[in-house]
Amino acid sequence: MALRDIIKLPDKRLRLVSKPVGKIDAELRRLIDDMFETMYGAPGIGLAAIQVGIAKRVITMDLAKKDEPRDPQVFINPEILWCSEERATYEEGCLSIPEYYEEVERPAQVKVAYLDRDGAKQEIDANGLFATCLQHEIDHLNGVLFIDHISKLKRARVIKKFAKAAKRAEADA
Ligand code: K1U
Ligand code: ZN
Repeated sequence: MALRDIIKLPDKRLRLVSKPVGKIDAELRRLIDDMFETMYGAPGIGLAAIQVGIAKRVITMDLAKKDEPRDPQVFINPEILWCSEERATYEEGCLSIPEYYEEVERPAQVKVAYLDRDGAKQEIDANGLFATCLQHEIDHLNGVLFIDHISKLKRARVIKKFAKAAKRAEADA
């Protein structure tokens, strides 16, 4: 297993639409293992493959609390089959937009179809943080970031801040 670099705003790769996974082979299993190591190391509760620069429709997640055993979950080619009219608001963060948190309103419940790490078809009903995290990560697979769900003004401010930081880092390199 290896830690991979998490790409950050304003990296244009975050806007790519990721490609469906065809074969679940050794290379994909290595990617999944590396994503878990990277996600736990960050630390984060979810990660989409594009956040480590790989445009494949793969998500890792672990919503276990600190005092609970790990609960690693993998979602390959996830698709939202249904979402509720009811909405829920959570303060979201993103490992690609570090130290920025904002409230986002999304459907409170979703039904998602996906392949597990053995390639078996699964369906799951999610609510609470699970539903929010699944939608946040599926957005990543479509090149959408949580800041796309906040006001234009707040989004412009955060993009400007990260663009400035990237320019400074480039000048210092
Ligand atoms: O996709 C990502 O960038 C990961 C992101 C997932 C997420 C968080 C909150 C709401 C929706 C989706 C994160 O994991 S940010 C870090 C975080 O939330 C966290 C980190 C350590 C402990 C607990 C939470
Ligand atoms: Zn994110």
